Amino acid sequence: MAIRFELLKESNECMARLGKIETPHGTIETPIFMPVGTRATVKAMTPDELKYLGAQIILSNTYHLYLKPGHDLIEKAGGLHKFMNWDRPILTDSGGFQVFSLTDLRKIHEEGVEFRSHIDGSKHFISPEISIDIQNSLGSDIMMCFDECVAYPSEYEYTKESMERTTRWAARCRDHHHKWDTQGLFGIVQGGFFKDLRKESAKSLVDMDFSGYAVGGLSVGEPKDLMCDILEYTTPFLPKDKPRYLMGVGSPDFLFEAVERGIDMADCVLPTRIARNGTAMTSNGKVIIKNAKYADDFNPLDSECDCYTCKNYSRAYIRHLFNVNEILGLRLTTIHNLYFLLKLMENIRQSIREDNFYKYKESFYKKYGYIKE
Ligand code: PRF
Ligand code: ZN
Repeated sequence: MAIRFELLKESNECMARLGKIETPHGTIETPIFMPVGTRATVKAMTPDELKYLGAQIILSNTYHLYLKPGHDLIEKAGGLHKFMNWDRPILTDSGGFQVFSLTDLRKIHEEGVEFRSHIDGSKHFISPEISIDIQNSLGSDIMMCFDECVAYPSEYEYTKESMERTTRWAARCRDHHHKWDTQGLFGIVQGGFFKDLRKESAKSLVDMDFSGYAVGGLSVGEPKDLMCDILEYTTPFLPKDKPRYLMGVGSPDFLFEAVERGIDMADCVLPTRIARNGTAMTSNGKVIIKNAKYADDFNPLDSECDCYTCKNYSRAYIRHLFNVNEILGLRLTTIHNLYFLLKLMENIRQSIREDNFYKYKESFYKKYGYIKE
């Protein structure tokens, strides 16, 4: 098996866990945040910079790479790792989520999904088998099943029908996958915001014995409490000896809430996306660098951070770079945001190790401004 998960510790305080995932490209310590490199690049970062920041695994996207430059080309280059010069683990999302975001451009059938490219309108078809073939050509360490993520809110009947189809698709993905020795495959729990559907989805997928399990269909615009409630209900149906991945979550509070409920992995474009429009996450909350009050602020983005950006540059300088559209500005904030979030996960792992997760969570929330002092 390509993927081996070892559960190192369960928290005495909550459902949080400490573990490690061994992959063909190295070991990942969990809980972990995965920076997103949709188009075979984590925007504006070199792989060496990502390593300096502490990235242990990155995520890339089947849908985007299939359209451009094409998975055949990436296979010809020797696989995605070689193509992009990243020798640590890679997880690829199946394309399901991206295709389903094209609401006006797609048609769902039992066999798969017909859609038009968001780039040039050309017609395409992706089925569970095709998604696996593409991910096999890319050579990611962890592949995801082809699923449907329903919108929030959605009717019970449609959510049920969709979840059942996602389960049938998962079985087809598993049957079609033929590279289990080098690539793991995760099932994705769906079922929207209906507990009976979440339970049924989780149970059916667990019976199929995947390398790990993701919780999909959350963080799609619902209130935070509802996400936490569904997540807390769902994770206990997942096996303890396999990794659990919450898809599309990357704000500090959501990461704490996820880990508290037994999640080991998460990904999101948030830290890199907000960095590029000039927002930094700091230990005292968000800093919107274009704000006039930073014009002559010669302090670092975050005075408690020891990243390359904070050790060398001031808010005033970074603000200037953004104001004149210099690309170094977005590179410096990206470096800081990724460092900040990866460091946060390291601190969370340490707090689980020392059984003071709640204490760390509370002190972080107070300083960040999530709760009042
Ligand atoms: N399914 C897949 N990718 C995803 C999601 C999902 O439900 C989400 C939901 N937050 C993000 N990315 N395949
Ligand atoms: Zn910093």
